Amino acid sequence: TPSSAHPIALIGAPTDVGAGARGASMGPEALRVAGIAEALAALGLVVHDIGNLAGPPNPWQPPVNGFRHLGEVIEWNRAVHHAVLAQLHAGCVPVMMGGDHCLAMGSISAVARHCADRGVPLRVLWFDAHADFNTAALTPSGNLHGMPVASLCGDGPPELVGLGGFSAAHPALSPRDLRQIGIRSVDEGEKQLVHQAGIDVFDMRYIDEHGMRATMERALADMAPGTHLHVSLDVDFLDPDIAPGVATTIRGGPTYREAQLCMEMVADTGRMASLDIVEINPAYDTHNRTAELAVDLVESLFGKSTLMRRRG
Ligand code: HAR
Ligand code: MN
Ligand code: MN
Ligand code: MN
Repeated sequence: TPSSAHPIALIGAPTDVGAGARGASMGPEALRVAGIAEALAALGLVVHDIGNLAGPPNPWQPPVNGFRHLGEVIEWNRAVHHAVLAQLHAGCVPVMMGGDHCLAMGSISAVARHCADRGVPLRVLWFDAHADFNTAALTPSGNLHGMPVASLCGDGPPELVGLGGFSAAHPALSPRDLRQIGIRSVDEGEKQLVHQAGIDVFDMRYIDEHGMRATMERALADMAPGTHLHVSLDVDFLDPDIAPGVATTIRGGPTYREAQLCMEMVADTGRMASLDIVEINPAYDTHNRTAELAVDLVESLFGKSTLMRRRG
């Protein structure tokens, strides 16, 4: 399903219940102020902004049994799951505007449900500085935005692993269908788990040694015909020099052009059918720069290019 043929549904998920700092809840509005809908419409795409989902406020409590705000995270992810699934059923390309990255449990479980019910192969590209593969036992913070990949792969609280009717035995996501790009901050215990799970991680060292083009060629290689490509874009993937509006900046990330090349190569596949844009935190930003950068990248993801290009 090439994305250009389908309407785009913008879904706001204004919460920071999974994060260790307040402010990512302002992400959806920052993206709207940066003109996300108008930019996509200018590419000739049909855009429906369905508005913001509702959920519980951030109670700002310490972790309990290794999880911070677990009840609130479950509620928000149920709302995201249902909204994303409804848009997929309607034939739209859901763009989930977070919000912190815990919300990927709701969106990707919905995409996985949609694909599993139709026998459609799935590939998830996880652009992030972090592996987000922590568990209650390993997490240094209790923040659930550090755990969505583990939970989607079946290691997490049953209410989150079970979104969309999945389970630890039959999880939403297989590590085989996942590629992580830009990783440069992984906790000690987490390293072991990422390794055990056998996730294909293109960390910053890989990108330094091979270049972004070869990295993306590998991350996009061997997609079965008809694959649904989901992109989960944590803006802390980007170098903090260009994307300061994030609570968990890690230096040494991709430059503006490296990031644009990633997005352009995703667009060239014609297969992106759903997207998360998460972790924009306007409280850390200046002049909405980071949301504006994210809109530039989203334009490229949906096919904006400098010139008419020949394929191949
Ligand atoms: N690894 C750390 C933790 O689990 C920090 C995780 C930060 N995650 C995000 N999303 N910002 O990638 O607490
Ligand atoms: Mn518009
Ligand atoms: Mn993340
Ligand atoms: Mn991150």
